[in-house]
Amino acid sequence: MAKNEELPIPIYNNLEPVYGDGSQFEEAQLRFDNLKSKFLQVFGHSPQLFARSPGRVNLIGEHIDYEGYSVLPMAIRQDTIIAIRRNETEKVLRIANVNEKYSMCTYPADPNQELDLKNHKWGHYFICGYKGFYDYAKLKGVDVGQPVGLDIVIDGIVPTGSGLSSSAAFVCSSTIAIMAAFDVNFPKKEIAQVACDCEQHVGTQSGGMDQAISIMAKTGFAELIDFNPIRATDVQLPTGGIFVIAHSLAESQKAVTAATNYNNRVVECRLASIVLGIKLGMKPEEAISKVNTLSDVEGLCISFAGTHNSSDPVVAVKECLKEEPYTAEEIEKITGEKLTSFLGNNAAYVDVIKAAKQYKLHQRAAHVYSEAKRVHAFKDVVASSNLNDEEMLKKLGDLMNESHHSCSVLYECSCPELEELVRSCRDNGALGARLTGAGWGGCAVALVKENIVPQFILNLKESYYQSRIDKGVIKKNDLGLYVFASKPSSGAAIFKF
Ligand code: NG1
Ligand code: MG
Repeated sequence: MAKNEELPIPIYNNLEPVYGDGSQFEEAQLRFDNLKSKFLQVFGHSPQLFARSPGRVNLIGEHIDYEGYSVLPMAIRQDTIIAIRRNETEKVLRIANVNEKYSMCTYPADPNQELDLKNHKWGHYFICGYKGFYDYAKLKGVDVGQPVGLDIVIDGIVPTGSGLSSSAAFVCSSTIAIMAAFDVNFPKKEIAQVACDCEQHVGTQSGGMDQAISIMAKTGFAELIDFNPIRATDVQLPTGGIFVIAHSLAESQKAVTAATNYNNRVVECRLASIVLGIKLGMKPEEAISKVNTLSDVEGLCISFAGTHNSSDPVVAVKECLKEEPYTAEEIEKITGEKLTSFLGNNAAYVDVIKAAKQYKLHQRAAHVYSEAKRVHAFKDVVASSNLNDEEMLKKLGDLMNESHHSCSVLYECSCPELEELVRSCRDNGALGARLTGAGWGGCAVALVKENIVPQFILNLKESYYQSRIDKGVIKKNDLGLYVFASKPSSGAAIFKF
């Protein structure tokens, strides 16, 4: 049987394979009906087909995908669904939304258009998929003819700015809908790579975790995602534990804060890997031209650590990178080259350099190497034959707590609300809790024993949310949108009815 990642995106003629036949099915049916009537109302004709792709919660492995390290997310039930139709008469892309909050965006039907990043619009995410599709078709030598217009309506229920990858759900479903509208399909791992590369058009220099899990997820499994090349390995979670997702109610607008938050960390990791490479014996020119990620210099770190009787790259980090932050001048002295000269061809990096006063190379590298190890420890615990479920859950919880500590202290991607929420989860009996996704706001994920989940959620409402309801931050009736138990759901699909 072909491996999951080699298969094309499945095409269904009914909703059951994705949404089952219970309450989720009913909700989905309503949404698809609504999408269809909105489409008819806006464009005056029915959609050609539908595509969907889910959000995800990352269980462990934060801020390491862009450094080449494996991560362990699972897809959630919340997804983005898209209705699409080719429009041969008008050469425009008209992108509407079922949610009144998002007014219609129009763009020219031109795959080479540049996105205006200073003027961020929600429709930009669709254009990522649009550009990605044309680039990839060209690369594969697939003739898709002259660009035509597209009519689109979107319905996304992954909460935005929450670390649950509403962006990837949007970009993946867009990419797939466009492909399907042109009647082409590729192996999932290739589409995951396309979606990952093209999301960078909105300006975040992200890794490929979100798109990979959104495309390749399977019901009932978390996935260990490896990169270069993208691969997904099913991970069966122990019974008796449930992951509860809870929103801190602090929104993290990653596309807007990229220069000081997300992209800043990407640059710090890049600089840490180059400086480490040099300290461990590479020539500066060689390090600058060959080293892109911390995983590229892990081998050097391990042989160095080996001489210190350890195989842990964190040992090399301790010895080779000072704890005090580096200034740009200090780094330039080590590399013998200006930061702007070797990072300057990337506009996102230029923005980072402009905004940054110093670079915490030691802390960022220590986080990445230790977090990469925790992912493998997590997977090993789940696979271990001499632990019972209870022991496994306890160990997984510990690893999640350690991950959070590292994100918070070394990577500094937490925020006061997330700190309070994670503490509150633990106080209410979670085996482990951590921020999930990029951080700086958004959600936490907690591992909770199944038999206490309802009580846990009630307690959390009391301890974390009640004061925020009182202050009017959220409405009491909306609580279910902000705190919920989640089971591993299925990945992207195309529907033709
Ligand atoms: P979120 O913020 O959850 O979408 C982002 C990145 C991931 C990964 C995580 C941190 C995008 C599209 N995704 O996820 O690739 O780096 O942060 O682990 O930017
Ligand atoms: Mg995102």
